[in-house]
Amino acid sequence: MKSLLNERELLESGHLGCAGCSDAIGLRLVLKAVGEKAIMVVPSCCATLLGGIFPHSAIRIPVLHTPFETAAATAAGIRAALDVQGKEDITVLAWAGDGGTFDIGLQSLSSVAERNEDILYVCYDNEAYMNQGSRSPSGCAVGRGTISTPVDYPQREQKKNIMEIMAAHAVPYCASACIAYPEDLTAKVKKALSIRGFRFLHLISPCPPGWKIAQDRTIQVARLAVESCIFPLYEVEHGELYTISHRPEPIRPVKDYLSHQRRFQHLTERQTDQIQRRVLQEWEKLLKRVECSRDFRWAKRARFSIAQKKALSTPRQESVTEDPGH
Ligand SMILES: Cc1ncc(C[n+]2csc(CCOP(=O)(O)OP(=O)(O)O)c2C)c(N)n1
Ligand SMILES: [Mg+2]
Repeated sequence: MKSLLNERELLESGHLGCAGCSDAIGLRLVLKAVGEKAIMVVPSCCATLLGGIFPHSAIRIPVLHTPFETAAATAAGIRAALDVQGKEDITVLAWAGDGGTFDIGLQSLSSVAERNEDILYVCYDNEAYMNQGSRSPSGCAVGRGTISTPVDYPQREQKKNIMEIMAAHAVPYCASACIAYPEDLTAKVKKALSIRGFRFLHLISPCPPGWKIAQDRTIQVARLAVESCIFPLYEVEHGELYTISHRPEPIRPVKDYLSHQRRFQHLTERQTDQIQRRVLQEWEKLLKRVECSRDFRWAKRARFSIAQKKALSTPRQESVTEDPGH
């Protein structure tokens, strides 16, 4: 991993993240993979505070703070300005929370994705408006308690599937990643950097105060999210090609993941079972998508070889070849 990554720390010590903050760990890893030739855009979220108070900054690349709903649009604007100046080698990185992505920034994110703007957008997902004391957004995990969904009325709605929303825009690259798998995470950033167009990374980000976990359990809880399939690691290319990056063997029960977090402490056994069923259903759905995209790859190859054969064949042979359109 070392050779792939920038030696220099681009997120310095002394940042203002909480102890054990996975936003800081994730940003440190992503910046190591992105390197110094980058400009970062941050909407209102915990990452706004992470860098420190002006004129100090722990983030060693230029950072532009934008209103909550405009991270993607601002990043696309910076990209356009850089292109006009011929500075194509500078990466534009939008770094936004789940509230700024799933909810309030979704409109600008969708249009930027639809236009296939050449930016890397990372959503670090701590499943709440943490910067505002853990209010419940649409990225909130079902069953959890927040200050707006107290334990007597825990979150009822299923979490929005942001990966599917972004994949539906048929953008070149979408991937989910996790700080507990740093090689996978940085390889995905490198892969994203090798692609032009809109790239989206969804990063699961356990938050010690918000998830009510011990400060030294961030990585462990992040790993359990992946191992229980509550947060599967996968890639989607052009909205069609699905690849799973890590298949948990065996799949850990969601109970193992939930029981570490006091935000879920009120759940009954029945509710935990419901969550377990749902997680496995979603995992099955993802496996089906991978299967379908294998068929899709095969169909693409088959179409190509039929077209090749057609080009080489005599008119008589051509009349017996399969329909290349299907
Ligand atoms: C238009 C607007 N509405 C509300 C706010 C208040 N606000 C600031 S940060 C924040 C929460 C951000 O949540 P998220 O994007 O998940 O990032 P996190 O705080 O969890 O890091 C909110 C609601 C704001 N700054 N601007
Ligand atoms: Mg959040």
